[in-house]
Amino acid sequence: MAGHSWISSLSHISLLLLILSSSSLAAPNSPWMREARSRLAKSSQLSGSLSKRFTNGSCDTAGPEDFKAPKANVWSGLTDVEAASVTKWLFRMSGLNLTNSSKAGEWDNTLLLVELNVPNKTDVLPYIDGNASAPERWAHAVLDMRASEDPVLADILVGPLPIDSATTWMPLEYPYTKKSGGKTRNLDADSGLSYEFRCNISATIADITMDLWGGTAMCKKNDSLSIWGIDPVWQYDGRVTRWVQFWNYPTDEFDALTLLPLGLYFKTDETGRDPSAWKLEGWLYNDVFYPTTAEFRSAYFSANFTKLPPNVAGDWSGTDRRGSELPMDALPPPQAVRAGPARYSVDQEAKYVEWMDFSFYIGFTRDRGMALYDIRHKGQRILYELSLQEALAHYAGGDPTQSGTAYLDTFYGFGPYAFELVPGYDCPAYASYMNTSFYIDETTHTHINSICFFEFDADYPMQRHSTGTYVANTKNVYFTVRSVSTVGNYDYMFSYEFYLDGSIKVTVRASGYIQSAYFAANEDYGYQIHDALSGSMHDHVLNYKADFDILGKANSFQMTTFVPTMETYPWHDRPRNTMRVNRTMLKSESEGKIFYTGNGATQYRVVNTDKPNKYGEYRGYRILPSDGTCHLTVQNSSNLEAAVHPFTHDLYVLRQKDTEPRSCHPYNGFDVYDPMIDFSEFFEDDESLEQEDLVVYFNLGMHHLPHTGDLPNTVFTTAHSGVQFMPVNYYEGDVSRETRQMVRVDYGEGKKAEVKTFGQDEVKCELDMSSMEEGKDLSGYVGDVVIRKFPYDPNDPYFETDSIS
Ligand SMILES: *[C@@H]1O[C@H](CO)[C@@H](O)[C@H](O)[C@H]1NC(C)=O
Ligand SMILES: *[C@@H]1O[C@H](CO)[C@@H](O)[C@H](O)[C@H]1NC(C)=O
Ligand SMILES: *[C@@H]1O[C@H](CO)[C@@H](O)[C@H](O)[C@H]1NC(C)=O
Ligand SMILES: *[C@@H]1O[C@H](CO)[C@@H](O)[C@H](O)[C@H]1NC(C)=O
Ligand SMILES: *[C@@H]1O[C@H](CO)[C@@H](O)[C@H](O)[C@H]1NC(C)=O
Ligand SMILES: *[C@@H]1O[C@H](CO)[C@@H](O)[C@H](O)[C@H]1NC(C)=O
Ligand SMILES: *[C@@H]1O[C@H](CO)[C@@H](O)[C@H](O)[C@H]1NC(C)=O
Ligand SMILES: *[C@@H]1O[C@H](CO)[C@@H](O)[C@H](O)[C@H]1NC(C)=O
Ligand SMILES: *[C@@H]1O[C@H](CO)[C@@H](O)[C@H](O)[C@H]1NC(C)=O
Ligand SMILES: *[C@@H]1O[C@H](CO)[C@@H](O)[C@H](O)[C@H]1NC(C)=O
Ligand SMILES: *[C@@H]1O[C@H](CO)[C@@H](O)[C@H](O)[C@H]1NC(C)=O
Ligand SMILES: [Cu+2]
Repeated sequence: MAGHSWISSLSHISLLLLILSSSSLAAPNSPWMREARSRLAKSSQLSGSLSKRFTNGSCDTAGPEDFKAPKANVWSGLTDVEAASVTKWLFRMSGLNLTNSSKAGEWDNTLLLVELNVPNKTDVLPYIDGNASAPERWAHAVLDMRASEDPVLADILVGPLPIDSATTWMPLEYPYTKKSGGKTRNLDADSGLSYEFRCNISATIADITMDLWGGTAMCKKNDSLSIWGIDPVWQYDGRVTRWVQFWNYPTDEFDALTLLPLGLYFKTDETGRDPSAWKLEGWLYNDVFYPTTAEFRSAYFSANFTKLPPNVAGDWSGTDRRGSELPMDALPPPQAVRAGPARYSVDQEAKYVEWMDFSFYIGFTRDRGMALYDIRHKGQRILYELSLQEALAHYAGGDPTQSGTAYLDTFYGFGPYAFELVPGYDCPAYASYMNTSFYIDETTHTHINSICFFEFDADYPMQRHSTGTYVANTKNVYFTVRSVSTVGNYDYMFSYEFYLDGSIKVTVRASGYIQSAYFAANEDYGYQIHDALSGSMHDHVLNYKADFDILGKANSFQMTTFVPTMETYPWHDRPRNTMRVNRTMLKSESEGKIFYTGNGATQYRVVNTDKPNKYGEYRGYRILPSDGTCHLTVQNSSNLEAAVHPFTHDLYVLRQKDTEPRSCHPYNGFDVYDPMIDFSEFFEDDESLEQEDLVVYFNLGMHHLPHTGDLPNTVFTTAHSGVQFMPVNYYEGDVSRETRQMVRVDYGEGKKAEVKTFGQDEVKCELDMSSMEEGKDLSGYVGDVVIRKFPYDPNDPYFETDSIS
């Protein structure tokens, strides 16, 4: 079809667009503007010269102007120089006995992480809200101490920065409930040997794997099978038990490994660091367990053994276009364009963003990826912090691999897997981008264009009303900040959206390859979705932290519930069945674990009871699960044990503490009975929740029962979850009335319609579509190719590129 020539011919013409722009730049004199705007850097207002750029001629689509954040970003991470100097300094500490990771073996100590230790809120507030100087900077480092019979991962602090003669290091313990000097055991210290051990076992049945699937897994170049299994490993009775499964490698270029399970499993005991003491504990095939290789072999070669088919890659597992052509799909689809200058401001260095009356800073860590801090609306803080804490994918199944899988993805890290975004696909072609940096192997790596920002005009208005004489209608223009992390088989798209009515939406979407099950004995845990394949059921539960500060730190948590009642009224002689609204306040942390009520009857609000509005109602922000949310189905998970607590409810309300900055630790899976952070311990002191600094943890997620439509990939259209935070009795009216992007049309019979545009001017400009096509040229895409910056040479900061996968 002629689809391609259509697009290229379009790119050579210019479209004449009608642009609605502001003619007058006076700030609207709004009655709703109760709070000082002083915290917004004024440079984000349209400057006079900018408005003059709207003249007839070609449209000015300039990106955000240069602009300076009001304060330094104390959350944004270490500079390259800081990370390099901390790394060098730690290597000089002979007591740590660190080995360069390029040379390290299984019995060497290495430096796994160097990043900013996120400063205490107690130390940050006097800086961002007052005249105090910025808090001391400390680095958080993770040491992989493997030169020992008992390998540990150790969290330490290094500082204060910059490095000088006063610099020290100390164990980092205060954020963790486990008081172990910041140390947790490392059950992965011998992962290389463990793989070799599995290959040795697999080699003992190479004749069987050849017979069943025409392949072998022997840690050789010709391996056509992959052998891996449960995560976290079982930790019963102090033993380390793994279940390992055979998988087919894809035979094409697609990443469909997790769609190709083969129905054979084996169990090992890999306790301790001496591989000669490790044991094979049995085989499982077609739901029959064989305690020894000899028993499995003799059954296999008996006459009545049933051989089951393999899963093999094919067209069905690749994501390229296939199937019949869709009607008219050869024509180009509608395109989103920005036909004027960016209406937001970004300080790239400080990672600070302003859009309309919103402002926020961006932080970025290895474990959790992007986080937002000091989110303000009209200069008044709404949230001190809004960030992902952990993403759980808890599977179940008739086989030990699926039954034994409960990924805690911060172990892998959201930061290092936040790859370059694809313009025109992940974000509109006209979006703006930010780079992100993270530490791996003594170097700071950068993923370019891995956070995007853009305004979008929703496909529905913010407001409308019609009568027989007029229609009033307001555009719903919102602002999105987004990143995508591909952790193994899954792609998580994280979006934070800001709306003109003062509301904020948090959304996660999932795509990528499902982890599927072999179909034998899995009927109760999934649909059969291909010849020998079951779509393994699992819960995604993504735990987020929302540290609200509503008109100050002292806040309370209110629930208002629609309850059915029978009421008697003085104006009626018999009782009436009706409903009323019941208001309750959470008193203390023992009430702070919340399941959303059935029928959505309860509204949850963070309020400030010391600052009622003029009617005596508490001003606050509501937490509205608006896009499907979930908590974990499994009760007392045998996989997660004491690491499960952040995932069991919908909402948690706690008192903010510097010693409880996060709900999860990336190594919680290494000691599930005694994890680094046992979230349930945060509730044990049962502190008051009335007019205290409150923190809400909330779960997004999906109960995912994959079906044939998840092949080849799960689709974002249906795999999503979200909450909205919305002002309730917070302003004196709907603040979206302030936007100029509205219209009122007065009309009537025999009357020419009169159009009020509220200061919008119609200015004509020509949008050059060839520049749009340039924006979509992906030939420069580098994806997960990262830029290494250490050893740091200021004259050559990007001396090498490398891929992390
Ligand atoms: C733009 O051109 C139109 C005619 O095409 C004219 O009516 C209008 O006044 C011009 N606007 C400006 C700002 O020059
Ligand atoms: C690690 O080894 C590499 C390659 O030999 C070298 O370039 C780098 O400087 C070393 N890093 C440290 C921290 O010693
Ligand atoms: C330092 O680590 C090496 C292995 O990298 C080990 O052989 C040596 O014993 C360690 N030294 C000390 C003092 O722990
Ligand atoms: C900050 O300093 C300014 C000027 O010195 C002063 O007017 C203001 O009161 C101070 N604010 C606080 C919170 O200390
Ligand atoms: C695997 O087998 C080889 C050859 O028998 C042996 O040398 C090696 O130690 C084994 N590895 C493990 C981890 O058991
Ligand atoms: C791979 O090579 C080994 C010998 O190095 C052999 O034993 C095995 O059968 C080969 N596997 C396949 C799938 O050909
Ligand atoms: C296969 O036959 C053996 C003996 O020949 C018997 O013990 C076993 O139960 C049979 N297995 C099945 C699955 O029928
Ligand atoms: C992102 O990194 C690239 C490559 O180093 C650099 O050219 C670009 O200026 C950076 N972008 C920003 C916004 O800093
Ligand atoms: C109504 O609120 C009160 C506390 O104010 C509480 O005791 C009662 O259980 C609530 N009733 C319902 C039906 O929720
Ligand atoms: C889970 O554990 C709690 C506390 O130990 C217990 O009360 C509850 O009955 C358990 N639930 C299940 C389903 O095992
Ligand atoms: C942060 O707060 C904790 C708990 O109060 C404290 O132990 C720690 O020293 C503080 N960190 C800094 C850098 O002041
Ligand atoms: Cu899923």
